[in-house]
Amino acid sequence: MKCTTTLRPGPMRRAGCRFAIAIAWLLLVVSTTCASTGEVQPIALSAPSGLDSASSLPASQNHFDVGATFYVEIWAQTTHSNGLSSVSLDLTYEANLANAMTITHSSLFSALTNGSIDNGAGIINDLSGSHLGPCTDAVGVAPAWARMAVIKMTAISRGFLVLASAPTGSPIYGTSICGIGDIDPAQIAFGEYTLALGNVPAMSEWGLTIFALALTVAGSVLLRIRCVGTRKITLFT
Ligand SMILES: [Ca+2]
Repeated sequence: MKCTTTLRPGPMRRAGCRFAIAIAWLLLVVSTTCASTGEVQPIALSAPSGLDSASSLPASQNHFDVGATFYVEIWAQTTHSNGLSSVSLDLTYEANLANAMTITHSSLFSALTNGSIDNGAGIINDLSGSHLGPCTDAVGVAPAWARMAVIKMTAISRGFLVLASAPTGSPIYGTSICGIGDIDPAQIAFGEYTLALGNVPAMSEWGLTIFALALTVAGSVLLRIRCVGTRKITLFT
């Protein structure tokens, strides 16, 4: 009998789909809620900041003279209330514009330190430092920031220097939440900062320079016309 085989597959299938959607939604909410996010940001200063922690990111300077020494500071934060236990990154820069001299790790991230300067390739590779706890220290919990290291650099040529942070690509050196573990690098915002070395006009200054040149040329032409006109007037009087 055909009617005995009808176990209402339509409603059952719909109920199954609803259940699957509910589970997927729940997993999405849980994974979103549990995901830890972090941020790493280099800044540049003529002298190192006085403290290893700050309620907001210190303002960076945007210009240094050629030959000047400046300090690149690596700051980090996380949205997790446990705070950071490790911060790791690669920092790249244009090797023809600046050289890195030394790395000094902060007192907050003074354990398991690492980092190698390669001025030929323009990279500080696997720069890393750890804070071994306790987690109640809550190091670098947003909106606060924590300084991981200070890199002393020298400007060697004029131009725009891009200081770019990136994941280390190393299975050893990661960025971690205290008591939790490594953060997926995809969940970390790796920042960069561009500064001018030497007498390099900012983009807006280029416009002013061109405008000033145009005024000079126009003024010369007007002056020449006036002089010629004056000479003609003199001849006819
Ligand atoms: Ca690396």
